[in-house]
Amino acid sequence: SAPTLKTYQSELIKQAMSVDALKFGSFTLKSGRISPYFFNAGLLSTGPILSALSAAYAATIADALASPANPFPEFEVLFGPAYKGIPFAATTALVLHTSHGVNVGLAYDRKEAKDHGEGGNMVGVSVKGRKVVVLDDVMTSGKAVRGAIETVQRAGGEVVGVVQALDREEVGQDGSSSTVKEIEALVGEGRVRSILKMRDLMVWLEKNGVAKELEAMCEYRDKYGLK
Ligand code: OMP
Repeated sequence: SAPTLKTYQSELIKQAMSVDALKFGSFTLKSGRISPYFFNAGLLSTGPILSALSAAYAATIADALASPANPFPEFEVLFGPAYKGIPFAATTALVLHTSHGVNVGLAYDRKEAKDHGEGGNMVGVSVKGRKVVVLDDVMTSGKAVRGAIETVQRAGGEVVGVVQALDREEVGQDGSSSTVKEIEALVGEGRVRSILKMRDLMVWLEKNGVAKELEAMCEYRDKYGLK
């Protein structure tokens, strides 16, 4: 892809850096990989940043719906996995309505099942028998997003797309093929979309003359990036 960033992409990078949600250094990931950068979506928690983030998620979904190749089908429910996916899915459903005229329900899960009241671990509109898009923060080996997909499927929903804030563009759990390809094998080709990819962060670093970090990113990509 061309080395230019869309306004909503560079806006999100700038905002994320301003609250340390995007950091450069040395970080051990859930998968055990040691990464020169870390994206902590939990820190994207002010009004202006939620506004930028949900505008970016909504624009990414609108692009996917209008995509000439493997578009998202019209879907009925946006699912935000607990915990970090919940506020983001809520604000994104709102922006889809106000800015794109796309009206979908919101659903999310609890990490602890409730044994009284309505019971179960799903909250919001029912996903049963419906087309669902899963919204998540970041994908490395794909373990977290697989869990979210299974949660929706167990509740009877059909996952027709996944949208992420950041695709780290890494190889999957078995280390041979890309995480995105592995997840697309589950939900359909072209059905995993992201606001940002690792390569966009590298474009941004290059433009802003941050050479040392860029070099560490290149080394990491050689080790865990898409071959
Ligand atoms: P996988 O489950 O390996 O795909 O890793 C994704 C999860 O790891 C995310 O849902 C986060 O909980 C966490 N993570 C980040 O939040 N930011 C990163 O930059 C990297 C990770 C990670 O540990 O891989």
